[in-house]
Amino acid sequence: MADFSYLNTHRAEILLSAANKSQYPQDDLPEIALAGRSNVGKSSFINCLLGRKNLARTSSKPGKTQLLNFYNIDDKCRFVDVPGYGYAKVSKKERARWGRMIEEYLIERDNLRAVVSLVDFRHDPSADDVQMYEFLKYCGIPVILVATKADKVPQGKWPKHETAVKKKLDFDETDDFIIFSALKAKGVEQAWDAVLKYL
Ligand SMILES: Nc1nc2c(ncn2[C@@H]2O[C@H](COP(=O)(O)OP(=O)(O)OP(=O)(O)O)[C@@H](O)[C@H]2O)c(=O)[nH]1
Ligand SMILES: [Mg+2]
Repeated sequence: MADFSYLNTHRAEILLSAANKSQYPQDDLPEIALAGRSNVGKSSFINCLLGRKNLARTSSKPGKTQLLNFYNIDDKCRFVDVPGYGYAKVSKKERARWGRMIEEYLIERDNLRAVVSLVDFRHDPSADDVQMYEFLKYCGIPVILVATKADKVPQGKWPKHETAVKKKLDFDETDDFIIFSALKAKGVEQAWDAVLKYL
């Protein structure tokens, strides 16, 4: 069992990109996956937690990440950046491929410890967000809900937005709820606390 009190988060690198399980890393290191709509800030979340500018590729163009990207952290655990959903300009066929790829990972991956589910704090969660959260709950996968882009919501409105997000998701209060901003590096400590709990 690795000692996570000495996790060197600066020792991080992209390990590999995978389209299916035959390409996943073959060991038993614990993994935390990132899920959320295209452009919600998954890659930015990874960069922010690892204190890196552009380790995980970010883009203002949605739908950039098409494969499961595995990031090695200090040879002790991994972040898995999952391609975003809800991007309109994707063919039916692509969408189906995406669905199979995600389900294969979420359902069959023994290494998976928890999913960081990202939603945009500015808006009510979309139907896709609700479906993803329900799917994770159905699978019994622990969820760390991260409400991102909080820098774009005035702080006085945070309680109102938090209530709206939780209501729409039928949020399970035993899951973590973290108000986050990659831009302001806000919520980083809480996010790490939540992640480490599952490693
Ligand atoms: N203001 C603000 N912008 C953010 C934040 N997080 C991400 N962004 C911006 O949102 C855009 C998308 O961020 P990404 O991290 O690439 O989003 P993603 O979820 O990885 O997107 P895909 O890989 O396409 O699924 C970029 O322009 C980021 O700079 C945040 O906390 N605040
Ligand atoms: Mg991305």
